[in-house]
Amino acid sequence: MRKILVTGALGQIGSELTMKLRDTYGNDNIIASSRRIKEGHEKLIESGPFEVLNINDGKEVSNVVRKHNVNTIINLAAILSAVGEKDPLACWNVNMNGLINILEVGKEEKCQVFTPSSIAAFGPNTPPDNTPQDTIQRPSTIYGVTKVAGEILCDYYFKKFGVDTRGVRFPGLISYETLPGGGTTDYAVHIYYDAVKNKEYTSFIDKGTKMDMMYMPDALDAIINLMEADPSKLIHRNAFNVTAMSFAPEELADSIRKIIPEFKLKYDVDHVRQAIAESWPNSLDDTAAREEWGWNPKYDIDSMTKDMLEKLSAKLK
Ligand code: NAD
Ligand code: AKB
Repeated sequence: MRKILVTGALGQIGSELTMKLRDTYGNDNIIASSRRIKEGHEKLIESGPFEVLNINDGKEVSNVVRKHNVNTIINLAAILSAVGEKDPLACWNVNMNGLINILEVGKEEKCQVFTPSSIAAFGPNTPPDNTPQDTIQRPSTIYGVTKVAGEILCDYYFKKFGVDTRGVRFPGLISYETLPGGGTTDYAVHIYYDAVKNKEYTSFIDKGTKMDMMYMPDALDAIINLMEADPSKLIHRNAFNVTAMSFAPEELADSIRKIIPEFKLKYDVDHVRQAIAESWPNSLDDTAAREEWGWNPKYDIDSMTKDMLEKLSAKLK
């Protein structure tokens, strides 16, 4: 029986993953944790075990894992790309020193450890189209630096200590439950909120800038399916390219206009986030994930748009 600790459980991914894991494995088997309690997450906090946990406190991570007999850690605590550029040391501290605490506890307590990487692990001299699984990784953001180093660190803990580490390189994730935590792909979430509220959106990412994206239900399936995958089939265990779609802001606006014809898209480009977006791939090759553990996303841009607009219209009523 799995006993799963989720760190960063009140974030964009964790807030939905925790509830899905509780449905799948039973409420008492999923220990949600967060550095601090945040308003609006009462249902999650009350539906199963919850711990206030800072992953930079290795002793506390160990105490929580022992207290609940945890055998799987899903480490979602992190600082994302745009916030990371404002405070690079904090980004390094959480994404690297926090991660090594998790891996050390994983080693001592024999836990499986899942840690997401990102398209941010690529950089300006990575081949941008159909970006291969194994290729040049020289990112230009501190977040990207921590993601490449994290992939390699997880490989090291697997090879050196036999920790069952696994991970994917997520693209921008789109969801309606919890707002994103300060990344470059966040425009692709904000656009839906503004489409429902105002029928127009001003994008901080410029026309023509393509990035990989994925709808949250597919991202949750990716985590669970990779966690459950037969380890003997995993060649790229910590850094699988996964994607569901690739688009630029105007293509997302076209998809929204199929449902809200009067929707208008304007631009007010933020040069920091634009430079980050331009350093990331246009589209990933996710063949390795498809071949090694059956990755197969269900949502494309139009089916995602339909669901996002339906769910947000109900939520923002
Ligand atoms: P998020 O910012 O929404 O949530 C992260 C959570 O971690 C926040 O609630 C934050 O309070 C918490 N946190 C920060 N420092 C902490 C610490 N020291 N101890 C405990 N908690 C701490 O992020 P997310 O979008 O849910 O991302 C989760 C993981 O997925 C991250 O590793 C991120 O890099 C990766 N990822 C996310 C996306 C995306 O589009 N959301 C894309 C690629 C990769
Ligand atoms: C970000 O934009 O920082 C994240 C990511 C792609 O890692 N959404």
